[in-house]
Amino acid sequence: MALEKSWRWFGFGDSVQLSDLKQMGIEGVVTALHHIPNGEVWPVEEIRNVKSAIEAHGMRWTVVESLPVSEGIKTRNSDYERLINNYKQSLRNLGECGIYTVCYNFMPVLDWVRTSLHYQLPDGGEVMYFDYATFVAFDVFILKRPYAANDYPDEIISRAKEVTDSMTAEEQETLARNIIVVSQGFIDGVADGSTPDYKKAFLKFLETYSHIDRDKLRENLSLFLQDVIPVAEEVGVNLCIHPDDPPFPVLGLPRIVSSQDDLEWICNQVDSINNGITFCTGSLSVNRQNNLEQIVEKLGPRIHFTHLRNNVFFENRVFHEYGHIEGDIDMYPIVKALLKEQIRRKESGRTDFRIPFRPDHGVKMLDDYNRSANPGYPLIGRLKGLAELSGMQMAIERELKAT
Ligand code: DNO
Repeated sequence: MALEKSWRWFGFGDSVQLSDLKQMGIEGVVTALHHIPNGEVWPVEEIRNVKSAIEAHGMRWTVVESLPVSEGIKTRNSDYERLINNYKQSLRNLGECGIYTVCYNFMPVLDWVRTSLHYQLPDGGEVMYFDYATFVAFDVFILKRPYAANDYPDEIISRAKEVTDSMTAEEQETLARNIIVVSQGFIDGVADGSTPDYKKAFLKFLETYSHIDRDKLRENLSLFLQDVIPVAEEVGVNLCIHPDDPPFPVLGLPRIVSSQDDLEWICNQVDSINNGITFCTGSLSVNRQNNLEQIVEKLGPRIHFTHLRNNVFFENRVFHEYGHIEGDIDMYPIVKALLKEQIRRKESGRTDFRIPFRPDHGVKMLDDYNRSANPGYPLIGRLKGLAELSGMQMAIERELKAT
């Protein structure tokens, strides 16, 4: 059986309707209660409301992406008790409503980072780009994070200086806004972009991590898991952590979900099937040491959700996104490994053997230019990816049956 065809839907305000998704062959909807402020409990009523709208269209709410982990949980500040109790209550409420897969991440301050949200491909399509020197330009010369220059080799700093000098003041502002506000806004970003001094406020926020290094953040993640996994077990919810995107430290902040070792370490903190991972090819592949097929083989039973997306890689830490089965990641062995994992699960008697996948991000193309969408989430580009990945699965399944 193919992976469960899923789609990220941003709720009732999304320009793609639930009826459209049904027509596209979607089985599982991936969504969140985006209107509930970070750190508050997700009420049963509100969950039911979204769930029944999805079910009325003949689909199911298959994954919550994401139940955000508040910064106060990541830093274990004085509000920890309240925040963790709210998190647990949300998990209980989701379990009570029959929603059993919950994605989250543990990236400090910023979720994903790109330096261009509108990179033009030669054929007129548009994708998102990450250029390391441009990111360093933002960090050192535009944001002016204190002592940021100490974090980078001289060679990168001088390239970053050239990048900064080549930009107009307006371009610098757009870069800062994209990183701090635009790409975070639809997923509970910490910065309020409406104030002119949002960069200053952001810098202040970074300071809340001044005493938190890699070991400390790991400890905090471990404690978080020890707190929430027993509740997840009790209510039958599978939690699945999303990897860092991109998978290396940014802005002097530690990132601890970047490699196979990190994922194994996380799975070992609480040895429970409910303590799982979101397997995101786009994020993990940027760490060129990661062997994605091997990750599926090693951690398969803990993969509760998968994001399939491709990249084109240039020199170290420079990449752009691309069509789902094109690009530098060979999707065939990865998809095959996921399908084999499903077979293994089924044979071992697991009822949740189907892994939901969604075509993650996509090339903006054709009618996408006339439709509003969150950065990275064009309809047509993702639909193309869904179709390609579905065809690939059909062929692999035939192949697996024949052997
Ligand atoms: C961006 C997404 C991330 C992801 C979260 C999961 O497009 O991949 O925002 O949803 O990191 O918690």
